[in-house]
Amino acid sequence: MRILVDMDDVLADFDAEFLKRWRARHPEKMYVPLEERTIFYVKESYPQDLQPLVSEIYLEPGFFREMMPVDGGVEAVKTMQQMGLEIFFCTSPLYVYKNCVLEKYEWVEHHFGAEWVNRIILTRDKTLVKGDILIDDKPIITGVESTPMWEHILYDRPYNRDVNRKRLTWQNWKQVLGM
Ligand code: U2P
Ligand code: MG
Repeated sequence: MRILVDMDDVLADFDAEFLKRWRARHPEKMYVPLEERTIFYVKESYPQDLQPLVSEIYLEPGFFREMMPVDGGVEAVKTMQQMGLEIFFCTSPLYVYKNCVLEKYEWVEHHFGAEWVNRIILTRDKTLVKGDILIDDKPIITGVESTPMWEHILYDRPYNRDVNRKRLTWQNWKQVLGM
């Protein structure tokens, strides 16, 4: 069985890194707490006049490299591999790819080890990738293939709770996947 695992907000904590930087840089400005996020894109979660300041933060050097791992994610993926599952990271780079692409590779090397870099699939269209399961926090995943090969299982996040689909966290993945 091949499992595709998304990176941002599944293995690497994009939201926490953003909030940490936002609150340090703009202590006087409003912020949206994680539990109140109802929109997938962090930029769209903020009023229009603040949006350039939001993207400035996740486009800056170091943002993708310095994200903390999501609790339990690294262990869960390594356990899956030990159980004989075939694992690939399946992640989309930002359209403004300058720092993000290199730093996603560095993040995997740092948190998983150099050999795991071979398992990165970087694509703006995940529907083209073959796998049995895609674990991803994005509520709806679309692309040129209207019927992807994988089953999308949501990584549970506040902004995807309105979607009625199987969901898991790194605390309950074994029960959800029946392993
Ligand atoms: O937009 C491309 C990819 O960047 C990550 N992203 C971007 C903006 C945002 O607010 N949140 C976010 O997670 C996602 O990467 P992935 O989850 O595929 O690793 C998004 O697909
Ligand atoms: Mg994601």
